[in-house]
Amino acid sequence: MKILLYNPDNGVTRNFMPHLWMFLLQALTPPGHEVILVDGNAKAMDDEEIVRFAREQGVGLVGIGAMTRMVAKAYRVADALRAAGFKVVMGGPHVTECPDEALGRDGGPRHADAVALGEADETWPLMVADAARGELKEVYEPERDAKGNDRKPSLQPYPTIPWETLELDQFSLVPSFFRPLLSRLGAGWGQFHVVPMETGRGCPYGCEFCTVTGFFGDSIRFRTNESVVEELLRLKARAQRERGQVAVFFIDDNLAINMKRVKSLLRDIIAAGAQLPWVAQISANLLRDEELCDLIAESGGKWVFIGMESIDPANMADVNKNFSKPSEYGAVLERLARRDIYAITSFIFGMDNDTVGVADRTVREIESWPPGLPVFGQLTPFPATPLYERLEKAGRLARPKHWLDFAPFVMAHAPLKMTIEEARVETRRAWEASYSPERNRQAVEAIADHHIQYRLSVFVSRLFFRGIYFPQMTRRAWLRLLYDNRRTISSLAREGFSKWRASRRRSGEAVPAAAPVTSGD
Ligand code: B12
Ligand code: SF4
Repeated sequence: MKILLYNPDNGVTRNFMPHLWMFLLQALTPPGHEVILVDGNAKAMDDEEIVRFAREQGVGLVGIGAMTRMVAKAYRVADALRAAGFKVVMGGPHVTECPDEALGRDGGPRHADAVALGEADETWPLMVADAARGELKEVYEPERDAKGNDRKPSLQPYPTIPWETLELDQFSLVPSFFRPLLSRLGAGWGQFHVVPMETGRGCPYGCEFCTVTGFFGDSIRFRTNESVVEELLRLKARAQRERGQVAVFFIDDNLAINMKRVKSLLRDIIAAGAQLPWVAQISANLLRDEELCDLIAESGGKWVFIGMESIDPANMADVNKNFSKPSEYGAVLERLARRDIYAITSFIFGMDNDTVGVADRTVREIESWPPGLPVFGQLTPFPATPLYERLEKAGRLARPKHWLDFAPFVMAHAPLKMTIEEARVETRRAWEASYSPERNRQAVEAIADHHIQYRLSVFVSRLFFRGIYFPQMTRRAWLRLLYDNRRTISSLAREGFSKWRASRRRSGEAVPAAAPVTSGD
């Protein structure tokens, strides 16, 4: 049987890291079936095109996975495929939290023939076998232990994802019209891939807005160090063979949740020479540890994603995230910056103690820290979270099923001290202030003592991160962005060219007489 796994896009960004679940389920598919992966973020198709594609390929089963944010799109695609006669199964966080919605048992339309609840590592092979026999059940859930809890996959052993042979071209971070230009920068720059990899699952912290503790459980499971190192080595070999740029995103919710384990993993990565540039999520409280920061740097860690959420301790207490102390954020970033580790700092607006002006206050604070890549979202009540329950009980949900009429950056409830519209304006303001051409220039100048390549990578990252909020999928949008940032581009280009000329002189090669760059403004 041919199986199509489909991940819907979010309508803003197209080229990004592939989703791990697709590769994992592909690796867990019993032999005798062929799996085709389509990620809407990389290969945009409208509903008709997907149906046509499934027909041409002779697909026997479609699997769709989605976060809450993308579920309306996922349902629409599922509806189109089911109307054309395909069997559709769905899985992932949203349908786990709202299975009745997907199955049409809540009075709404039915979107899926079957759903997989929770982690599907063990149920997926059963679904495939049942579908192949034409005996799909409606609900697949993990077995229960003696206490009635889901039996979670141990991750030992962990399936082999054949990254060394998988087709990754569609997941290049570099927009296609930039590839020829960037290829000239050096080997591999025309193709830059970020590959997702997990080393463990679960998080015990139980922040009020988060689905992770409920979904993956509060007991943490880890792969063996050997299995992670082996996967890294295979990826590294591919990157070397193809002279490509590959970075790894360790998607664990908190890579350092077990300090002893993470240090032993990072030491094993170093000992095996398995370093690739990597990014991971680590909470600020765990980054107090100097030895951990040393090991992050030595093992290839380049960016750390920190869920800072708010600079207001009252907000942190409200969402049960008191363990993360805003007063420490500056010191944490200094500690990382000393090792050239760049921080992606994530903030949430619309918390109950936020008032108008929160964007300016937050941006001012951020600007007093070493430069990083801030991202701003809004407090969103995802189904089955303690936050959702609290707001529902208090009758505060303005749009209880906000995911069915998804509106970017429009909150589903009013915070206590701001309106929904004010929260939207604050969020926009923070993005505008943080990624203005002026701010980009200051961020690059703040690291003037660093190597040009490092500064270039910081600048390019800032251009991409801006795209999380401001749609920049077209060539026109990119050209506009480059024009707006022409001062920084021209100064980096001038410096890069003179460094290149100096190095050619040192090696005795002929160099052009004048720099082929003009001042940008
Ligand atoms: C990596 C990641 C991202 C990446 C992007 C995703 C990617 N390309 O991998 C980035 C950093 C960009 C990101 C962004 C966001 N993310 Co995110 N992200 C994650 C993270 C940390 C890991 C995802 C992962 O790969 N997990 C490991 C795999 C194995 O688990 P899984 O995906 O759940 O898949 C398993 C099962 O669900 C099931 N399954 C999944 N799909 C399917 C499909 C079928 C057919 C079947 C049978 C089974 C099945 O089988 C898998 C194996 O067991 C999760 C948290 C987490 N630990 O999962 C949050 C998470 C998915 N993100 C979340 C959120 C909210 C967001 C944002 C909206 C945050 C924001 N405020 O902006 C954005 C939106 C992004 C967008 N595209 O618009 C929430 C989603 C909650 C929800 N109910 O939707 C999560 C759960 C974290 C949380 N705090 O609650 N994210
Ligand atoms: S620390 Fe992160 S993953 Fe863990 S519960 Fe809090 S937000 Fe979720």
